[in-house]
Amino acid sequence: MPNVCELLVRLLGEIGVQHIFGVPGDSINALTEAIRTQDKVRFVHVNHEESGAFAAVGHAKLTGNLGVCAGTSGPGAIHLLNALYDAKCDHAPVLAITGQIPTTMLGSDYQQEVDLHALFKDVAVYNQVVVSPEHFPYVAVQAIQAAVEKRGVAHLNIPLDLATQKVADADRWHVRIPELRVEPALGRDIERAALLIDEAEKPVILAGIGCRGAEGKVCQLAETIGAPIVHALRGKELFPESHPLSIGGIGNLGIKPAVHAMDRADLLIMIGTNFPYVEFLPKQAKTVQIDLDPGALGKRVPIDAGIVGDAGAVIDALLPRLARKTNRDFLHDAQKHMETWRRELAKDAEKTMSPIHPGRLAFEVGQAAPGDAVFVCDTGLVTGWTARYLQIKPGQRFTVSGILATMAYSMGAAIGAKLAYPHRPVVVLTGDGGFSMLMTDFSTAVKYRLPMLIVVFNNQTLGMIEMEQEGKGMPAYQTDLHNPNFAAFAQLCGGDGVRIHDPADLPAAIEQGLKSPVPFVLDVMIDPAVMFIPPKITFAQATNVAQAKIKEALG
Ligand SMILES: Cc1ncc(C[n+]2csc(CCOP(=O)(O)OP(=O)(O)O)c2C)c(N)n1
Repeated sequence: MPNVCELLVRLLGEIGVQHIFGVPGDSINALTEAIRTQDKVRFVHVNHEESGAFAAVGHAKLTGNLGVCAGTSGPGAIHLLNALYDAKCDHAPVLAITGQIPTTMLGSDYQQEVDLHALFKDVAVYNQVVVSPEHFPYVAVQAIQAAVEKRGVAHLNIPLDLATQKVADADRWHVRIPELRVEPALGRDIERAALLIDEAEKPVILAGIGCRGAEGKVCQLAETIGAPIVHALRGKELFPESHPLSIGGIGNLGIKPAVHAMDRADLLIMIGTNFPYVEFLPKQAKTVQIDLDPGALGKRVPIDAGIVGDAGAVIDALLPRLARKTNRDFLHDAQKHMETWRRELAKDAEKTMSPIHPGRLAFEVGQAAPGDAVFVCDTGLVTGWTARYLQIKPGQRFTVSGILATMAYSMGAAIGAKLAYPHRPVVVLTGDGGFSMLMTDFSTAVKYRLPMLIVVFNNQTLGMIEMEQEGKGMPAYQTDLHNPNFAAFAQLCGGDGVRIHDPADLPAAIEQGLKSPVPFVLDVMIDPAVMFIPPKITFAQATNVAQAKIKEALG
């Protein structure tokens, strides 16, 4: 008869979970023991629980399958939280297993006693303390199913004394993950959407990660109605800038062709996106929105037609109702702007300054990466350089902390990515600040023999914060970073690395990193003076920056 933790591990193994990420000890010893004594699921011991949770989240975002992490009662569980919020915000299915002090001691200010049920309440779609071995199978099955079906965080809190208790009739219990495809409700709004599209002269599609699996259909829709495709950041992997209908990303990290089209559109078609920066969405346009989540409809802008359903299924229903538009002027104009942008980008990618132009770095990493590369991006100006200059090739993958925009995502997520796709090259693009936060888990990648290339955009500052402060007229304050040599650090950990300043060294260094049999840090000194100019900038912002620079110069 299995105990609580043994049953949990069996249920997870049966649905294909291969890794549980965390730090062993204290109240989760029974869990690691249950993992040790079977061979389907493996415990991946990270140095910091937050990295472990990011590994689970990265795995979940990339594969769509359940990611699992664990932390002990009190501090270990608390460390999981930031990454779990990333899962919540980006709708990634993750199970967090936490330990708890013995039930006999609850409420006595016992060591490591934290009310984890209260703490995880906001982050979790399912949140349960196990109260008996009889109770356990019911909540375990529900937790796993809730995480997958509701695409969020489920939390199971298992008190120490219950973790090893035997579960009667355990063989009865299995998890069944239903296939998720929400058929669209073909009511009034589909006809209304078709009418609005038919009437529009300047339609633009804003596509997000919710279009995964329906990329071809979105392109078919765009082609039929002569609409350029703008992507939200996480949609970059689905609609790479190289695609003839793609006109790039939107928002502060976006590019001018996308903003130009948005500003002139008379119809916005939002598909599978939770893009938050409403100031970039057109006020003058009517809006059609398609989303799996009914709660997403009208969340960002007032909508004129809203359809709940799987993006591909909705487009299937829409296409027969639409005629091919003969007037393609709006699309051609957008494509012309995109061509100009591509030429500007190519010029930046040839800049020979040393330290290196950050755009050139992102561009060259993209050029050199093999067709099956998985890119993992951190948060900061580095996200902007990557969003603009990394030219994703069809088939490559891209993951980032989207809505939460948390720093330190990349190290853990890269571990999750490499374990999910052992035969694909994993390439991290991170700032020096973001890498510093959880670089301790570089040694985890070394320990588990997970070769990956980590490109550190080293400007020795929190670049994005400098930009924010200066944009408000404030001189940069407390943004500088006192960095070690990250390449030397990588070598000390048993990995490898090089530091470079000269763009001429880039191709050989990237190649060395991609071929390295051990995790590799490419520590690239980039020019901190290269400004990241958002695609929409006001005169006031520009003069604020000038004032801040003068204040900085005058000390
Ligand atoms: C965990 C966390 N703390 C703080 C922030 C606020 N923040 C956003 S970007 C940034 C600076 C990032 O610096 P770095 O990693 O060096 O990248 P750069 O901007 O220089 O490219 C900070 C502090 C955040 N997003 N996440």
